[in-house]
This record gives sequence, C-alpha cells and structure tokens, in this order.
Amino acid sequence: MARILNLILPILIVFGLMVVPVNAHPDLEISFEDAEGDVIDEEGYQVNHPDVDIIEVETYLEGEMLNFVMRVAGSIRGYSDDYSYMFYVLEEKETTIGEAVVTVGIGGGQAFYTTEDLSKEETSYEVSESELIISVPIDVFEGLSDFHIYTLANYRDPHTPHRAIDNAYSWQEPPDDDVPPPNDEVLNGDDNDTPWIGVIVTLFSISVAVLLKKGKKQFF
Ligand SMILES: [Ca+2]
Repeated sequence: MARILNLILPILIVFGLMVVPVNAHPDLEISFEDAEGDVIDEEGYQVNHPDVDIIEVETYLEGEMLNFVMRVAGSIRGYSDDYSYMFYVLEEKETTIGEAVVTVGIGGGQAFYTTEDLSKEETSYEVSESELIISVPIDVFEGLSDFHIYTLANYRDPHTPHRAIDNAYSWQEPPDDDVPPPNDEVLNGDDNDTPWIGVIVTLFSISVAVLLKKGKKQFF
C-alpha cells in the first residue's frame, strides 16, 4: 500500500500543478452586444451619433496578441483627435474605470495600452469602416484573477462643450423583464467568472492530496 502511495503522490502533485495554473487564467475571449441608438450627450439626453454608438465588443486571441474589437453603428473615427474608443479591463464586475488594470484605446490616430503602473505603450491597430481592432501583447494580462471589460466611445466637439458618449460593459445580464433599462440595453453578454469545472477539478485534487497525505502518515 505504501509503495502504491509513493507512486501516486508525485503523479498527483504534478497533476495539481498542471491544473492550478490553467485555472488561474480567466477566459480572455469574451463578446457582448450593446443596443443601437443609445448615445447620450453631456447632459444625458439621447442624441444621434452613430460613429460612437457601440453595437458589439469582442476580444480574441491571435498568436501572442489579444485583439480588442469594437463595432459601431457608423464609422470608427480613430484618426480624429475629437474621438476616442476605449476598453477598460477590470478584474471585478461593476467597478469603475478607475479600477482598470489595463486600459486599451485609440485617439488621434494612435492606439495604446496602459498598465496599472501607468506605463503607456503604443500598439498596432486596424480600422475598417465600422470596426476597430487593437492588438495588445498577451503578456500584459498575465496574472489577472478575472477579466471583464468596460468600453467607452466618446466624441468631444473641439469648439463647444458638446459631447456624445456611449458605453457598454461585459457583465450585464439580459434584463429579467421586458422593459429595457433607459438609454442602455446590453444583451447577450457571455462574460463568465472562473469556470466551475476548474474549481471542481482543483478542489477534487486538493481533497485527494490531503487524503493521501493522511494515509501516508498512517502507513509510515
Ligand atoms: Ca450602443
């Protein structure tokens, strides 16, 4: 019996080490939608400004990069100083942009990402009509406990206080009733917390390890 335990224990430890780091990485590939026609001005009134009207947001992995995609109802104006399109990566749902661990955005024809230590790096991007893709090295997201996104599209008139703003975020569930929230309806978010399967596998391997350790003490 002791010999079997001696064989099993190292295998289990290696298995546990393999499972835990996988489970520690949140799902970085998410997508969600936002209602069309919900852009507001600086006073909160609904305005027609399709170039900042977010309709879809997506992140996907490509090689060593994580791509941040935003689609708007009109055209992406990332080349203009008057427009900005931002992605705020948050570790907790329903927190503010001030809590962002990574900020990804474009404005004035320059795409960048900023990490928590406020270092700002220029990065590559693509714009095709209504779609913006900003690519960020995957290393930037190492060690995150969870992955949620708050997005913001913003137009600022350079000569007046007028602004047009739309936001969309990954954590909102479809509304329970048939009445959508005013000005902002986010549907089909598939942003999940740590998958339960990972938690179950981890708890299982810890339990078996503890049992074996107890057994080992008893047998030696
Ligand atoms: Ca919208």
